[in-house]
Amino acid sequence: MATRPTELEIFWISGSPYSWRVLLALEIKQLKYRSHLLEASKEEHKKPEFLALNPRGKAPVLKDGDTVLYESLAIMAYLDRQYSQPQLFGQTAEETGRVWRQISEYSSYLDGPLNRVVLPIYFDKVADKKEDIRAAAKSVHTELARWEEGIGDAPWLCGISISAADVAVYPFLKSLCRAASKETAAPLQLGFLPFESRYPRLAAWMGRLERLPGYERTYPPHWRT
Ligand SMILES: N[C@@H](CCC(=O)N[C@@H](CS)C(=O)NCC(=O)O)C(=O)O
Repeated sequence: MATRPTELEIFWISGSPYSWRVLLALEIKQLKYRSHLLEASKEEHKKPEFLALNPRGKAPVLKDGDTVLYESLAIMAYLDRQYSQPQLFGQTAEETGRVWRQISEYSSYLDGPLNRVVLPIYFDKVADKKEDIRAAAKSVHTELARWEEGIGDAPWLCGISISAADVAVYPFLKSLCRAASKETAAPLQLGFLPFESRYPRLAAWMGRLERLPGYERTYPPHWRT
């Protein structure tokens, strides 16, 4: 574990893919941190003491001494600059460009349709949103096919080293798999599962990330119950 003058603190919500990004980054960098798991059902993220850290009332938030940051990508960038090993945003200009391109492609083309599939399944809105979920699932498949081809035989999304792109995208694909496995999603026949048959390279990539030391500490606790 890297030694540091102050204690890192992370405020997070179980199952939040944005929170998961930061937990993964902390574990991959082997940083010691104090974990504050917020209970969303008790609206702990809307209490004054949390709003003082993030006026938007959203997790994750990182505290590092006097530095307080919210927004998952900003936190990851901060951690990378402050605690550089392993470097998650690339070592060369070209690598940095590739990592950001991949993150940007996720945000621009995959995040929207993926959330249109995942959120109504999680929030029991399948009956109301059936048609939109099906339409969005089609867009997700088109995009995932591109990602499946894009990763090729590389172990990680941007090549031979793990990067911020892996960390930023993984939690969302894991959420998609979990949503697709819900009983309420079955009648929709979305075609995501078994994920390893439809997207074997992406499934292998996810497995690789799940075997990293520290991964288990990042796994959403309420998903185990
Ligand atoms: N863009 C933000 C998104 C954070 C976010 O939306 N967090 C959700 C959990 S997934 C949250 O705290 N939601 C509670 C709410 O909005 O009330 C980031 O990247 O950190």
